[in-house]
Amino acid sequence: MNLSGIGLNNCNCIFSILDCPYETPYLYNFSSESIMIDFNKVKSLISEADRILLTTHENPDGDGLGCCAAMYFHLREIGKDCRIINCSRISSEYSFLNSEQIFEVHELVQHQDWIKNVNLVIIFDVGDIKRLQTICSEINSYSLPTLNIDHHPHDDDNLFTYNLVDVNAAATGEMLYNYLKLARSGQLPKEICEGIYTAVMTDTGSFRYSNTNTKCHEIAIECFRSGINHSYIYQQVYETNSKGRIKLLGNILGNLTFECDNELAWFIIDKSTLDECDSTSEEVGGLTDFVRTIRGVEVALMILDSGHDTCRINYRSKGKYIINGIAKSLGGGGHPLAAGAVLEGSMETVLPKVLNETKQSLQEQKYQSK
Ligand SMILES: [Mn+2]
Repeated sequence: MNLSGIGLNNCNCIFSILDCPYETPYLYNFSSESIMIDFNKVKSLISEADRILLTTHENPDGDGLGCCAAMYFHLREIGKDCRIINCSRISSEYSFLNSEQIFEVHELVQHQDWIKNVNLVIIFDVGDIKRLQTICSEINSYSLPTLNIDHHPHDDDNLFTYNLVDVNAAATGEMLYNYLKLARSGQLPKEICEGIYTAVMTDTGSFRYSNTNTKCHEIAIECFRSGINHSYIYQQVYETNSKGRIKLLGNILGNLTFECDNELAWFIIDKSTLDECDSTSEEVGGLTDFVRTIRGVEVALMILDSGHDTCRINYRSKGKYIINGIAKSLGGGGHPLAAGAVLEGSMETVLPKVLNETKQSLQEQKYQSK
């Protein structure tokens, strides 16, 4: 597998149903065959649609949210009836993108009249349509055409109508930037650049991860020229930890387990840990990335049981081992070096299963590489 360009992604590749406000049965009866398209087709799809819904995955990250904001301001400027409606709420570190209250959380009754007459749903940063949670069932109910713009690997039998996928893009924001440069003339305005910069900055770990390319820096230059406040954006995203989250970090660092010749570091978080630290399951993002920074550790693994009889697991790899295969075998997915899954069951049942699968896969990969 060629890993150049596929970097250590900061997104939470987690398939959580915990934030879902209500249970919805998913009926995958989409009839359309998924079609791979180019930027010109994107432009014609947008020009033919009057009402456009923008959305991204559950537990949204800076890439998905930044793309929604940037595209929203572009579409508003060209006169589209456009809204951003997500299945999860926007977390506080990204609230600077929401100064005009453009992000809405999906409410079935409140939104259905608007949604049922949508001409096009543009979905950012989603490899698996199930990650849209309740939005997915709305798409299904009203047979809405979907345009997926993303840099995750996709199954051939994915359920999007149109796909614009580039697994070599550092961020979905990089793809959106390329589209906007084609669709518009001149420099991008500040309000669009704030979203694009947030997307690229967060998915490249502030231009540090292996996926960072010259394009990312070119994008940053244009964003700087537009007048964005880059240090403000950085501080909002990375320097607004709650005391609870730092307490949680301290707790997990004191309780790491090292296995496989210290190449695997894993930790568990359960409801009592969260309560003890005055933290919440929404604050676990980035903890696995931090554990991966330990010298000699190749793979970091988090197992989170927040008491709803499901466990979230999250993997980060430095590059020696590919971990989205393990995540997939456990019912999840993601990037080669950043992946996750949600498993049914409590910590007692999930933990041994996950550890067995993980250790076996690392052993096999080590053996194969010899
Ligand atoms: Mn992304």
